Amino acid sequence: MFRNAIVRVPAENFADGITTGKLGKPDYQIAKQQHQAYSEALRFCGLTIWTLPEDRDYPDSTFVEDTAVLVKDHAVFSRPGAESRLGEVEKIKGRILDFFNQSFEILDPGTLDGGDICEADHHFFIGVSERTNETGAKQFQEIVQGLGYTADLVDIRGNLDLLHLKSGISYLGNGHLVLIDSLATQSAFQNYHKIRVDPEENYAANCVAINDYVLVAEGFPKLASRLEALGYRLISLDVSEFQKMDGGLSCLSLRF
Ligand code: CIR
Repeated sequence: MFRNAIVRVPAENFADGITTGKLGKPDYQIAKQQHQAYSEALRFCGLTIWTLPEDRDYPDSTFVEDTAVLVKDHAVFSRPGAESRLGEVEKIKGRILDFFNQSFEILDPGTLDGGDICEADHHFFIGVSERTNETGAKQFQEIVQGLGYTADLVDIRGNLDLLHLKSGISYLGNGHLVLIDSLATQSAFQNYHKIRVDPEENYAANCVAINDYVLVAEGFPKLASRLEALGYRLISLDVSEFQKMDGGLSCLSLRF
């Protein structure tokens, strides 16, 4: 059960963040509306929302998921792999420490983005990506193993179109894993019930299970009907402006 979420309002210079996308420049006013609708959806799922103000120093700071991973009553502060995002961690730390009094840190030369960490019950999949290096991934693995979890490293560096592991997989509970075709053969996922995503819907692989609902990106009907057929209750949200900046649904909040 999740009870809380931390979000950060997109900053006015949000469009100056990092992107590999070719979908054009995001519209700031629309991004703000979409962010508000996202917060309302989290509230509808039963969460209390803690909203941080916009931070112009960090155009990507609305993607709060990358700054920390929250595990039981511990916070693991990340060390973002993009230089321009490194300072985001200090800016959010105080708010997180209001809720978590025990914390760990990923240390130099390790790098790790929260978007590369996928929790599946008592197990963690840790993506090794362009942002999360092996040192950071192994540091995280040791931390969570020390807390009683198991953890596998999943190398996604060959999947050039994937920014983070969670751009390509989502765990919904009950052994159900949503995933894109190019990750389906990874041995780490062999014992899971796989819910496949058609290649033209790859963006939709980043969905978020929250309490009785699953948040999905709007406009991806095939995955939506597969999930509905399995009995999931969906809340579909338009996140087009965040997609333009390579972000998805999960990266817009820290849930705990
Ligand atoms: C970045 O490139 O870091 C941001 N523009 C997008 C981060 C998205 N985060 C995520 O998927 N966890």
